[in-house]
Formats: sequence, C-alpha cells, structure tokens
Amino acid sequence: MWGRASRRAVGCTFATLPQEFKGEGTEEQQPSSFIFAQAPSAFPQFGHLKTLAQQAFQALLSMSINLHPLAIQGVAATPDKPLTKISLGLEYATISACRISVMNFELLDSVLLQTDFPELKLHASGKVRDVYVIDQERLLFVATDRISAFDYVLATGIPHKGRVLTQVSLFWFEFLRDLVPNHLVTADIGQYPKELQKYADQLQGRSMIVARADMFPVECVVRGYLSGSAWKEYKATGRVCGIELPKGLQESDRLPEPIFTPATKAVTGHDENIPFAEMARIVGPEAGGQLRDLSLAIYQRAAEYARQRGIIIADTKFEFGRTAQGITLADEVLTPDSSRFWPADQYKPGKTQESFDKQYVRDYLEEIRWNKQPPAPALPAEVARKTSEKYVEAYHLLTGRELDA
Ligand code: Q0N
Repeated sequence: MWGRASRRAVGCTFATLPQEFKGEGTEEQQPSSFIFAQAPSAFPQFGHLKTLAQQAFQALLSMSINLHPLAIQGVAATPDKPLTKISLGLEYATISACRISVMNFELLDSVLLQTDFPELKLHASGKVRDVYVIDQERLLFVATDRISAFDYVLATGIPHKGRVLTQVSLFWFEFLRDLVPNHLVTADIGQYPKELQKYADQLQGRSMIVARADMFPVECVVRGYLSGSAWKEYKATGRVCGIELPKGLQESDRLPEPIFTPATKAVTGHDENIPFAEMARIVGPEAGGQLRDLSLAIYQRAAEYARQRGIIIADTKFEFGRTAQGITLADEVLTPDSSRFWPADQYKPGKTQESFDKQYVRDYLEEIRWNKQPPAPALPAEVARKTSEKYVEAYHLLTGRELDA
C-alpha cells in the first residue's frame, strides 16, 4: 500500500521537489527510506502543513496504513518549532498520502505540473503554460495543470485545468474565426511532428501547435466591468488608462460601454496600464487603432455570448502578433486565466465579486493566512477537486460540451 500510494504521490508533486531528491522514492521502498528521500526544503509553511498532516494521519489510520514511528513524530511537530529536514520530509510524505485518500489514482495521475521535451528548445515558460520551439514557423504551446493565486504558482496541480484552458481557447478561435485570424495550426496530435508522438500522454488535449508571430509588445485589455487595477485607478483619479468614466461608479459596476485599457508587458512584476496614446507610440498609430478595434469587437461578441450562458466576462486580455495572415490573435483566448469570469447569477455590484474558478483557492489561502510570499503552499485535495470542477463547469457552460475524459 505504501509503495503504491507513495509512487503516485511523487507523480503529482515531483516538480516541487528540490533536485537532490528527484529520482528517489519512486520505487517500491520501505516507508522510512521513502519518507527520507523526500524532505522538501521548499515547504516551510509549517502552520498549515501541520493541519494537513493531521488530516492525513487520520486518513492513513482509517485506511489501516501503518505509519513508521518517525512519521508519527513528524506529524506531531509544532508550527512554532523549526522542523528538521527529516521531520519536514515526514510531514510532506503524510500530506501526499492525504491527497491520495481523497482523490482517486486516475485523477492524480492525470495532473501535469511540468513538461519535458528534451529534443525541443524551450521558448518561454509562464506560470501555467510552457512554449517550445518546433521550427522557424511554429511553436508548441502546452497548458499544464499549474494554478497561480496572488501571483505565485501553488504546489498543487488542478486536475483537468490545462485541458480546459486549451479547449476553451480552441472553442473561441473557432467562434471568432470570421472576425480575426488566429495563430492555431493544429491541436491534432496525429499531425504533430513524429518525434513528439511518444509524448502523446503529455500533449493530448492540452497542447496546440501555433504559427510563430511577430508579437506586439502590449497587452490588449478590454473591460466591461470596473474591477481590479481599473477600479483602483478609477477610485484614485476618476479615469482608467486616461479614459474619463462617469462619476459615482461602484466596484464591479458594469461600464456604460466596454473600454480598451492597454498595458505594457512587464517581465517581472505587474503589467502597467498605459493610455492609448502611449500604446500607439509603441506599436504605431495604425496598428494601435486596429488592435483596439479588434479587441473591442472580440470582447463584445464573446461577452454577449458568455452572458447568455451564465458567465460574465468582466475583463480580458488579448495578445496579437503579425503573421502572413496579417494581424493575428495569439496566446490563449478568453479563458479563466486570461479573464475575470464571474458567475452571472451571483453578480452584485458594490463589492469584489467571487471568481468563477479560483474562489475556493483564494478562500483557503486567506483561511491559512498565507503571507503571500514564496514558496506558495499546497492545497488540500478537496480544494483542488472543487476547483477542478469549476474549470470543467466553465468549459461546459461556455461550449455546451462535456470535457471528454
Ligand atoms: C509568444 N508569448 C507570451 C505562454 C504565453 N504565436 C506566437 N509567436 C511567437 N511568440 C508567441 C506567440 C504566441 N502566443 C507569446 N510568448 C510567446 C505569452 N506567453 C507567456 C508564457 O506562457
């Protein structure tokens, strides 16, 4: 039992383990040696680890799994007493087991936190997606199951999330195809280069090959509602990106009409909102106008559609590039990660809205009083599972289709 449970646990959390522990603990081993192999110096959130570990401990007992005596000591470590490397490992091992007791093996096995294609050069890696170079003309986008909250990637993956992001983008590319060309080449693994076929497991449903574009160095943001940085700016100045808004608006209010609020791409830290004139200076006035008009047209059509299906798209970010087809819609499109999705039936202006997808995650992170400094904590299996359901539900509401298993 230990061997099986342990191996699965490693499969879902490997990416977060320091290099020195990789490659160990993956075989059938004695509990004690397995545990020692995993001391995760990357997990110093003792307080909430302890809570998780205790839950895990109960779960293990109820499953009649024998704990090594040292593991019991590890569970008993207190948050205020700095843990030794060994006892850190002990807590971690029990936490892995805790997830297993709540999520089934198939679900755990499906979670992808890190991609690895040794024959391809990594082009860019984001919080959630990894981009590889295929050749001069094409890139491979892979959406992992990583999730970020409060600007950091958490230690736990969300089952199905990468597939939802990819399938939602594919849906919108098709929905918008008469309005704007997009960078999709294919998402059919059968058409991928043959050296990638052996990675079908890693790629299926969560990847696409896209046309390499000459990217515009701006984020094209459209807002239909007053939220986030725009609400902050409005409160301070009455304007957003230089656009004068009516007086007396409340947080989350619907705007009289959607506004285009471009931002510069910050390599580190937060993107910076800029006035349209500044954007036009960066990309040129002609492209500036085209990007603005396209962004507004896309948002308008998509938001109206989503609203009829129970999702308010409060705001969203597009990225465009130039390809042989002209100005081309790139990156991911109108996903929960690139947009604020709000459940329409709970919409109530005058306060911050609950996020469609990340609410359980944020609630949990507030509850454990994470200081929002790295490394980011792991999530209890229940939070990961409920979050997964929200992503799958968003896919279902938007597309009317079931996400295939
Ligand atoms: C590109 N980014 C920034 C993944 C997304 N079609 C393209 N051609 C050339 N480059 C890019 C695209 C696209 N889309 C855009 N990186 C590469 C967005 N990344 C950030 C990291 O996560």
